[in-house]
Amino acid sequence: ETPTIGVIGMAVMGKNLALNIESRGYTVAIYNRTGSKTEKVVTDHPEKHLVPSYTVEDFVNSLEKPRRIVMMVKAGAGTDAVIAELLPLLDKGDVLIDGGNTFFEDTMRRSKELDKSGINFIGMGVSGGELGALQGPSLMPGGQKEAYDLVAPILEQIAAKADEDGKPCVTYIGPNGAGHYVKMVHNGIEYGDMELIAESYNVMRTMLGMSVDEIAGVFKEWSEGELSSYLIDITADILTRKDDLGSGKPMVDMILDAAGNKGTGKWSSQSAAELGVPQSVITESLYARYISAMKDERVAASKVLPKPVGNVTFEDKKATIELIRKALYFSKLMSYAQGFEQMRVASEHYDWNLQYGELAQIWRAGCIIRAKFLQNITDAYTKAPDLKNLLLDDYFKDIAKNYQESVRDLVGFAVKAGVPVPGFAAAISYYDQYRSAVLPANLTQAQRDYFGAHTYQRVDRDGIFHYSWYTEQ
Ligand code: NBP
Repeated sequence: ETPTIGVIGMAVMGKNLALNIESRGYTVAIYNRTGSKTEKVVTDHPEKHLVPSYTVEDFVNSLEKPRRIVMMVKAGAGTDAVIAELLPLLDKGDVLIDGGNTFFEDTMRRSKELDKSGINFIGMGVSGGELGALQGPSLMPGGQKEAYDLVAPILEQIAAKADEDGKPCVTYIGPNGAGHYVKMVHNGIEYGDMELIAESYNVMRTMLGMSVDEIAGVFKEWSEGELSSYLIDITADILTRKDDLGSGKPMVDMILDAAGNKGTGKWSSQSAAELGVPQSVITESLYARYISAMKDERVAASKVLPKPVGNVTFEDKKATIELIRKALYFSKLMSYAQGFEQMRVASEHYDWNLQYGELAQIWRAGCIIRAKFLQNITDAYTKAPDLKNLLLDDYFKDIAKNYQESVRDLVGFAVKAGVPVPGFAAAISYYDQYRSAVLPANLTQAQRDYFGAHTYQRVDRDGIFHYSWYTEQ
């Protein structure tokens, strides 16, 4: 049979995506730069409808036209190399999909270049890790709408389906880099969620003196309520695991406290900074990873820098756990409000016409940040598609009203006890800044005008002013 679609890149993601597509009844062409990997996929899965090729030419020629090709190769130079090889072999109207974790500006550049040859290009964010790729990821494709329509039936079949209504976790995101941008913000939000969970764990551990087992129980309980999400689930699971090398200790205690990152969270913060959007919860989460990685420096500093003198004790453990739960939910909400604000500004800046409610909808299953809470975001944008900030929706306003005191208390206690809570602190600071009609930026403006003649506006009349700071009065 002639393959309907082809996948390039037979590392874990490409292989699993090819198997996922095949499982929906398609014949899939496969190719990898190193041929032995392609061969291994075929020998490991002899019963599958996979058509291997060992040259790019054979691969391209094996495909049904217009060709549909998914690239799952290492982002960056790898993607450029594959495109350069493919380009002379493709025809006008073919659809090339980049499913890698590509920086959105690269996708915009490639989209423009390929457009000159009439090749349709889709930059597609894929979330869910290797298991997601195999069983159903959340997909964020951006590119020409006509090109999306040519692959939509396949993408809808391979995507995860939401529990709530069975809808596939894929939708047309927007032109050129929109899909990869949304995936980038998804990853930033993922950083925020993870940091807030880690801080909650740390407060229970260090301030409440709870055991890892006990904390596992708390996360298990939380996973059944409004915090219900994949990341809370896996946290509960992680905390029940014991050392695989036999010490008998909790596994989490055997893992070095130095977090890595692959750059997508950083891109998210960089883009927010460039667009002038506050994205403090995600950015603090990124910094928390950086500071964690300075392990040797921290160990040295811990020996010389004084601890706080104060002491914080809690009488009611149960009430404090509930305080943490509320603080976590409130702070998560701030992080999403910032992430969606960033996407709104990006959408206007790059002219993408993002549909925010649909974005939350396709994150309900398959992806790492999947959560019950996302339905509330979809509902908010369904009610008000032009909503400026999620905080202004009634549901979120109510959460803010009922939970803000918890996060204030928690941050206060933690700061007093010297337990770092950068995510929680960023969340409540953002809330207080956003709801402030007046901020001290008047003084900032005066300073800028003082030393750099940067001018200012006045509160009582229109125009641009400069004060004679160097003239005695
Ligand atoms: P890797 O990111 O490890 O990339 C390995 C693949 O890229 C191999 O097939 C390799 O071919 C190919 N490749 C490289 Br490297 N340079 C190439 C070149 N110059 N020309 C042709 N092929 C080249 O694989 P992965 O972990 O499966 O991820 C694939 C993509 O999916 C990445 O962009 C990744 O960021 C993204 N992603 C990964 C996850 C995840 O959970 N791992 C989740 C979501 C998205 P070779 O075999 O010949 O070396």
